[in-house]
Amino acid sequence: MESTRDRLINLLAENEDKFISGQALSESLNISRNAVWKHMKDLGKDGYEIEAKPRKGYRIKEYPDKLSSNTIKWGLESKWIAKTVIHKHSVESTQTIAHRAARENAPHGTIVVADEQTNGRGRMSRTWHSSKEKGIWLSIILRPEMPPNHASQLTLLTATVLADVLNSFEGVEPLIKWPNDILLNQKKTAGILTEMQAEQDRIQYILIGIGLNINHSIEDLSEDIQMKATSLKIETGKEWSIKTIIQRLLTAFETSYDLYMKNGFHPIKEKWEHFGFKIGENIKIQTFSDQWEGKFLGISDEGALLTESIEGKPVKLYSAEIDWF
Ligand code: BTX
Repeated sequence: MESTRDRLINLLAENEDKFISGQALSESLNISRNAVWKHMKDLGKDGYEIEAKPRKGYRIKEYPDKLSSNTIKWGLESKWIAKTVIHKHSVESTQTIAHRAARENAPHGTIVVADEQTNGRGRMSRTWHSSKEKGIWLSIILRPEMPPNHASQLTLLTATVLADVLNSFEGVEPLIKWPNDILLNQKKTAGILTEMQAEQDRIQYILIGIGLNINHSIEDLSEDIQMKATSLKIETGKEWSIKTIIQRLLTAFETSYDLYMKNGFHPIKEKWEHFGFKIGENIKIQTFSDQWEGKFLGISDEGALLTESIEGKPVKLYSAEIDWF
């Protein structure tokens, strides 16, 4: 159920360029004019700039930069992504909330976003540090009609979306380290965690978890990662609007996902390789049975790592430990 406040914001948003009278708002929302006025005061406290004119009414002049379901949706032109936005101030992990929402039938494209995570997760139960209001901690719920073994392609797709968006900022040159680390100046600035619920050959849902460090200074990064992690602010020397980057990411994700569903993985593979870290260079590969040095050739049409085998022939690897030197 939408709260009165959300309905009020929606009414104001629908009338973006016009004023809407206190009387009309009070009738639509079924609350007193005094209550309307109180809500307006609260919105002002939350950073909404409300213009109030006698005899004309109210309109929103400016949305706050703070994250909320409304501010994320405001100005976001999308077909299916983020029609439902679950925003929380503090959660253990947006993945946990997203799993719950997905089990409760949240639609394709629902996003869960938090200001901070107290127990953010990386792959293989690693920790993902997610400090308050410093970055994007976001999960996307997807319900794709495709075989479960293609899920890893969505991780690679997400990496290309992140790289593309970062690359559109002046002076920012991201690289993707296989399979899914986004590097700026060889340091990790984003990670992707894909989790799936499937039965036999049918995907129930996929969660794409995205963590992107944005406004951290070096001291904001936890000590154990200070040498190997970075943020957009550290690299560019300025603060960024988290809300705006979320919106950019979401629209870019939607476009890329729709293209992938239509045209398959090939264009994603090409884009991935465009940003691929150390393609064409030698890397040290360790599988459970062997260890060798070979050239990193790129990724295969299914998204596997393509390297040279011990004998120097191309080989696809689906899981391996890589020493990048
Ligand atoms: P990963 O396993 O590739 O990376 C985890 C490793 O990265 C950690 O072991 C640590 O060395 C390093 N690390 C931890 N935090 C950071 C950070 N903030 N910046 C750079 N390096 C770090 C990557 O896993 C997947 C991360 C997904 C995070 C998102 S956030 C929204 C969603 N919810 C959630 O709990 N996880 C995902």
